Amino acid sequence: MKTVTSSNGASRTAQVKAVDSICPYCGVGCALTYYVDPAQNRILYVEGRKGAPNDGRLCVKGRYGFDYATHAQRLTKPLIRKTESYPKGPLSAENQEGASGPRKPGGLVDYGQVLPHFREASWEEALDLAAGGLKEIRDTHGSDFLAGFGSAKGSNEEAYLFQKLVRAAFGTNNVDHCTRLCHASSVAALMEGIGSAAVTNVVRDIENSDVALITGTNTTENHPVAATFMKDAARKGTKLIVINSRRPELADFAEVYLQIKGSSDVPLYNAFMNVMIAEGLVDEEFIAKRSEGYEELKKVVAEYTPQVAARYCGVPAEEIVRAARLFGGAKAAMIFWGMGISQHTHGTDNARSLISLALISGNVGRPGTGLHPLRGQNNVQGASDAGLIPMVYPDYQSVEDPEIQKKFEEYWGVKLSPTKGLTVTEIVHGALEGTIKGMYIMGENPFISDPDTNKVRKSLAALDFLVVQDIFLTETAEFADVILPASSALEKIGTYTNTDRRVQIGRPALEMPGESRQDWELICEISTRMGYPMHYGSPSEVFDELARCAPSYSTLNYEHLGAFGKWYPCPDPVNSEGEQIVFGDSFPSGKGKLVPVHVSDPDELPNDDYPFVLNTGRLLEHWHTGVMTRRSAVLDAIAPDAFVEIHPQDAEQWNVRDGGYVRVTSRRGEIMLKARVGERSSPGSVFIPMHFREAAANVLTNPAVDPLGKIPEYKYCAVRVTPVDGQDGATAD
Ligand SMILES: Nc1nc2c(c(=O)[nH]1)N[C@H]1C(S)=C(S)[C@@H](COP(=O)(O)OP(=O)(O)OC[C@H]3O[C@@H](n4cnc5c(=O)[nH]c(N)nc54)[C@H](O)[C@@H]3O)O[C@H]1N2
Ligand SMILES: Nc1nc2c(c(=O)[nH]1)N[C@H]1C(S)=C(S)[C@@H](COP(=O)(O)OP(=O)(O)OC[C@H]3O[C@@H](n4cnc5c(=O)[nH]c(N)nc54)[C@H](O)[C@@H]3O)O[C@H]1N2
Ligand code: SF4
Ligand SMILES: [Mo]
Repeated sequence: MKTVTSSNGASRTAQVKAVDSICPYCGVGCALTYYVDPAQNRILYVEGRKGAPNDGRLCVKGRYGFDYATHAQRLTKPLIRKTESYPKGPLSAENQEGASGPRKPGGLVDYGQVLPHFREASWEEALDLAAGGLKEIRDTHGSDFLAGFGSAKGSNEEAYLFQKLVRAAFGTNNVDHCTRLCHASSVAALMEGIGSAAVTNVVRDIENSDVALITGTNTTENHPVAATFMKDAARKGTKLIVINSRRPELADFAEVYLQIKGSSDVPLYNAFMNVMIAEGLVDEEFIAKRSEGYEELKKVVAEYTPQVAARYCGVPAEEIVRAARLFGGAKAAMIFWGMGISQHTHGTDNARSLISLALISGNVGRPGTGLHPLRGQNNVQGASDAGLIPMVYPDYQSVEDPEIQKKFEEYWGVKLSPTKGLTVTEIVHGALEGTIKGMYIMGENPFISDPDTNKVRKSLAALDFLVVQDIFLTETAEFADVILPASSALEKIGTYTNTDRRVQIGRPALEMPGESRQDWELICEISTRMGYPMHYGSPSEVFDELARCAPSYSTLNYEHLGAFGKWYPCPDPVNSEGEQIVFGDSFPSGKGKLVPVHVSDPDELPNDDYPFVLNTGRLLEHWHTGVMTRRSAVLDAIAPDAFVEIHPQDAEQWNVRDGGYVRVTSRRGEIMLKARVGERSSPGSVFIPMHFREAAANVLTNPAVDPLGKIPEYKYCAVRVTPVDGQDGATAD
């Protein structure tokens, strides 16, 4: 028993239960302890766990972002669309204050009242309808008319079951998830380059680096605890080369900070290699033994002198030379990257040049070296490992390899499709074209997170049948025929694999609200009702099945994972923590492939009508489409509003006032929001966070994709910024 004080100041004596779990937000995967009042079914406070890789550290989301789980708007009963005639999806900007209520989630009072076109249903009715609707499309049109989006917020077990459902019960490989919008291009380049897409070295290995190149990542806001280890390393002597088009906080800790123009990474790293080759700062032995394609690479990078790159990047040639010498001169150098690299129509080329940089300098396979594409969602590494990808079964085994297909057919006892499936972006397009007619979306909110919202609206509305399984009535759920209320991370047991390849167990701290049910059980219900029975006793049983078909996980089980988890590969889970550094002797693909790349333009360039480059991304306090963090009292209070950040020079030129309202317009749509005048972005470039549905950045973004990764160009499109009359918001609300 313990005395606790509530937020309104009242104190009372309560039984406090401690539950060891994992933060549900980002890929750092911090281990934490929830202190729970079971009588009230509430979290009282949270502490980071010492002894885990995060060493007890947490960011504001881990520490205060838990109360979304007990928010009054949690879905508690299955819902069914009442009438076909009601327009699908949230109402558009023109009639925002209509039946859907105010646009801010906190303002939605009671979905039962504000969404009159849904009605509550029993589980039997909802599950029969959900499975029946999907089955009918499969049986009348064919398996490939169905598709599923799984979730990187869910556990490995849920991801495994979801892809199995799509492959075995739907009969198609049309299964994907937000990795497509995230590191798909990095994965394409890494698979081609070294035959594996997971990180080669863990974040904390930076303490062994002389130099770390940190590019296209806003680490302090998006991987905050990882950033604290980077700063610790910098304080102890690791020299940071920070590269970005919008100043990140880590620039304050950098030996060299290059604020490049958006989309100019390829010429920059080519120039790094140009200098390193010219000055003998390459590892000839490593190149000869462990790579191929060096001669061709040399020819291409010869064209990219620091002077040439300086013109593309908008930074002085001398600074490029200084950074290249620093990187090339390091005994051990590590490379971290994020969405500034991957979310471009040439994202794969960006990642290819970083891989070449690491390979020609021999910076893989040793302490303090390596390639670390910082993984975003708490379980995007695990969801990908578990097979939520249209081209591969669990553990990246190709669906188009007949031998592998046969193995999985025997394993799952069903005939499987021999053709790779469609990606997120292709599925959304397919819905518009009528080649996708039915979907099951679990734990994603594509209406707000996919590019070009007006297009996504048409796509989702065009579906014949949509099932959404979520914990809230999201904007995407407003298009659904059936909505299934599911479990939050705080209510379930399951494993999550973080950016470091560490597999950790998350444990239930709270009771489920109302009649909501566990995600994994719902997947089994749908599958069974579609004629492919799935029965498991527990998530740990599902994990064992995943481990049997995913070699990287083969040695692991719940017992070994214990309190703190393990890194995979983990040949000896009884006596070791697993491997922090991989590929010491060779790569899964044998030799590393050096793929030379030339500079290419983004898909859409600014012009007189649309003079600004729009960069979109994240804020520390909010998560993607805001569904969770805008329902967290502390986080919402710190960052309540959407804004567009604009440089003072531009603000003056375009008559924009700090705090005043502006319209931001692209070729695809327009939003209205407050201006924030600041110097983090360069003149000519503006930044909008993606979290605010009332001013959704993706109304503006360009859906053009990278040809290999199929990832959209979220980091670059052309927009116009115009002040709204009076700028006080009077005409804005
Ligand atoms: N608070 C918070 N944390 C998160 C998330 C969240 O929603 N909120 N989401 C998680 C997820 S899923 C992900 S994928 C990660 C993403 O984490 P980040 O990769 O840090 O994501 P972004 O905020 O998109 O930031 C991308 C960075 O790239 C820069 N950039 C833009 N264009 C270019 C360019 O052309 N070249 C270079 N070199 N840089 C450029 C941007 O200015 C920005 O600093 O964050 C994870 N963590
Ligand atoms: N403009 C722009 N757009 C972007 C990006 C960008 O940088 N700029 N980044 C892209 C990237 S990297 C990503 S990863 C995507 C993310 O895009 P999404 O994955 O669509 O975004 P989230 O808001 O994280 O959606 C997660 C959903 O899962 C639900 N959920 C949470 N936990 C659970 C659970 O345990 N079970 C179930 N069933 N549901 C759950 C939440 O309520 C929420 O609706 O956005 C992409 N979109
Ligand atoms: S750094 Fe990431 S995992 Fe750690 S507490 Fe913050 S959001 Fe959670
Ligand atoms: Mo992501």
